[in-house]
Order: sequence, then C-alpha cells, then structure tokens
Amino acid sequence: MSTQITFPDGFLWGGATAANQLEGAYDQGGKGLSVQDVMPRGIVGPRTAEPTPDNLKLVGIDHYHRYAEDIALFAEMGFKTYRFSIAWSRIFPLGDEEAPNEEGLAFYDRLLDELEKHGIEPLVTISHYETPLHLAETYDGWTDRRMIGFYERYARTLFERFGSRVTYWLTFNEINSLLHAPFMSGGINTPKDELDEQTLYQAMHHELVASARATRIAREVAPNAQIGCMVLSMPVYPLSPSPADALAVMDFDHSNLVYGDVHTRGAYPGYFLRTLREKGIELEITDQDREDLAHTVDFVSFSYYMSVAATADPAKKVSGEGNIMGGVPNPTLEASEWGWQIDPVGLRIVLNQFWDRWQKPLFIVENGLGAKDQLVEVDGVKTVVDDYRIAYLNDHLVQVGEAVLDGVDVLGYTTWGCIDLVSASTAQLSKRYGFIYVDRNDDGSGTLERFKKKSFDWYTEVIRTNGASL
Ligand code: BGP
Repeated sequence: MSTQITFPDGFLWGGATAANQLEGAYDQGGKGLSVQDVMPRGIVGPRTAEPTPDNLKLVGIDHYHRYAEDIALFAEMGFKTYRFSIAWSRIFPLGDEEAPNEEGLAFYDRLLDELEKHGIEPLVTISHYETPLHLAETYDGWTDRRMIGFYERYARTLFERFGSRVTYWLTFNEINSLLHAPFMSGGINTPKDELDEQTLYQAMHHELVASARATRIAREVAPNAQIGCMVLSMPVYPLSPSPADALAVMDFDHSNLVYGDVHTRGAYPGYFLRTLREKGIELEITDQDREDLAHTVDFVSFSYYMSVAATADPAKKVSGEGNIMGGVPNPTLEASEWGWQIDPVGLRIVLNQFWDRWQKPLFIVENGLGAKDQLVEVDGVKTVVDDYRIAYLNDHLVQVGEAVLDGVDVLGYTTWGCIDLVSASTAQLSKRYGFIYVDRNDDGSGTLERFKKKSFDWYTEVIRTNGASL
C-alpha cells in the first residue's frame, strides 16, 4: 500500500508561459525585434529575413492587451504562482544600447500589479528564447563575449526595477538547449551546420558566466531574490542492460548535468573538462569568469516532458521524433501526437536524481501535454473535454507527490502553457497545452476569445486541496 501523498504547505501551484509565445504586439510599446519574430516555423524551419505575416507569434494570443483578463482566469483557478518571461527586446529593443525602454518596463509593472492584486507570486524568466535580433545579427549572439555585458545590464535593470516585487527569478530558459538550437536558444545567427564545436562551447561558456553574473548582481541589488537556473530535463534509460549502454546513459546524462553542476557547484566538473580535451576544444576562461561562476544559484528549476533511452550500438541510434536533445525512443513507452514519449515515473526519477546530486530546492517550471483540442458545446457552454490532458497531468503530479515522499525538496509546479499559446518547436497554435482554450488557429483565423476547458475545473480542485484530490 502506498503512503498518502501530501504536498508541502505553501507549495507553489501555477502555470508557465513565455513572452514570445503569447504576448503578440511584437512591434508595439517600443519593442525591438527578437529572434522569434523571424522564426515563423519554430525550430523545424528556416528563419526569415524579417517578420512575415504567417508568423503566429507576432500576434500570439494578444496577451499584451488581454493580460488582466488572463491573470483573472489564473486567479480563478487559484494559482499561487505564475511564471512568465520578460521580453528582452521590450526592455532593450536592440540589446546593446545604454538606456532601457521605459514603456517596456511599464508594461511589466502593470502585469505585476495584476498579479499582486490576486495574490499570485511572480516567477520571472529573464531570457526565454528571446534574444534581441540585433544582437544575433551584429554579434552572432552568445558566440561573442560582449553578450555577457549586454545581458548583465538587462538583468541589473530588471533587478533594480522589479527586485522589490519579484522573489523568484530564472536566468535562462533551458540553458542546455544552446548547443542543439543555437539560433533560438543562443541568438547565434550563423547556420548550425556552419558552426564548429569550439564556437558553440565558447557560447555555452559565455551564457554560463552571464547566468552566474546575474546571480552575483542580484545578491547586491535585490538581496531577497531567489535565483534559479533552468534546464531541460530528460531522464535517460539504457536501451539494454549492457555496460556499454549504461555508459551511453552516463555520457548522455553528463551532457545535460554539466549545466546544473556549474550552477550549483560554481566550477566545471572533471568529466566536462575531459570532453573538451578530447574534442580539442580550448575555452577562453578568464580569472573573472572563474570568480563569477562561483556565484551559485538558490534553486534549480527544470522543464519535463519526456524521457529517452540511450544505446552504444550505432545500428540502433535512430533519433526520436520532436526531440532536439538526442537519445533514442524507448520501446516501452507511448508517445504524444508529436512523438514526445510519455513517462510520469521519469519525473520522479529526475527529481530524485537532481536532489541527490545538488541538494538544492527544485522547481518544476514546465510540464504538460501538447494536444489537438476540439472546441465543443456541453450544456450550451463552449469547452474542450480534455480528459487526456487531465490524465497526463494527474499521473505526473502523483509522481511529484511520490518524490516529496522520497524526501525531495520541491518548491512548486507550473504547468506549461496554462493558457493556449504558440508552440516553440512548431510555431503553431494547434499544439495546445492550456486549461484555457484560445480561439486562434494555425491559419491566423479566430476571435481570440478564451474558453475554459474541462481541465480548468480539475486543476482548480487540485490547487484547492493542495494535491489531495489527485
Ligand atoms: C520548452 C520551452 C517552451 C515550450 C515547451 C513546449 O522546451 O521552454 O518554450 O514551448 O518546450 O514545447 P512546444 O511548444 O514545442 O510543444
């Protein structure tokens, strides 16, 4: 018999979004262009020279104008926290100018006012795949060391302006995706197939230093701030019980764990230095960099959607659909319509792994099921009967509860895309995650009206009972 699951008092239930995927208003309020404004196909297609009308992110779900209505719906579900990102190019339209754009700052003041009104704790991502386009085109993004200074100025501006109202901050969304999606994640303009590893790893180093620099500045400017890193988590199983496959698992794990290791320990681990040596890469690491990296985070946050398997057998190395990180599909698991393999137990495993390794509080800041929803009428009310989403989230939350029983310190859980928004990988709206349906379609049609899905009531009950209803 399993022990009754109980979530800690004050557990931060909520939802998560990113500016570029829902705000729209891409050229309003003095905002400059970001890399997303020229990515109409997400990571599955090429960038364009300039924004094109088929880019759904330009309008998003018009949250820029409807944030008060949306936050009121989150409050109705009882959200304790709301994770959102600040669009870097609203604050520094080009990215390298001296002074911030007041209109951009004022927008987030208003958004924070709404959250405060409803007693919702903000959780702010400083950089969520939204590098100002000018930085990508002029500096080749994070390949250039000067990016550290631009990011530092941006982060300092946010801490100074919002530090008294925001406790929880995340430095970079999914910082471990840079090597896999250089333009989206790192603002690196050079096409991926023309980039050498030396350049990519140097860009990774610059981001890690910038992240630590943000922590350092927060200690000085916003002493109550809790700073977290954010990684894409992907638990990995050996495809077979052979030691060679177990070693493939270790290598795969290392390629992701290095980011958390640096953020929590303040220096590069030995296995990573070996990888660099064997690849013939010599990173430029200054004494100042080393000093900065020593500023470690308060907590570790992560996204979790799927697990993978690893194999040493080249004949079995087929890559999983929709998975930018590599690994091979696990024959024991089912997958979503986009090939993301569904594995609730993997969430418990990753929570234990991260806790055992880092001994820092953990925050699950993304989890959810992308699905094609059908708007229907039930008792005269338009809704979506998303039992599949409820089942997915319920199963995952039960595993979070199990991890809590295992002794893992979990701060909170924010579902991804708590209101329908534009998908990062496909750049479409038909891959929906929300508790709230938004009437907007892949061809750009729709009224933008909001409708509560069945999962809206389910999540409300989960929060109301602090997880006892699971
Ligand atoms: C994460 C990103 C998010 C989000 C999510 C779901 O990797 O941090 O921005 O979009 O994945 O992915 P998708 O939208 O491609 O389904």
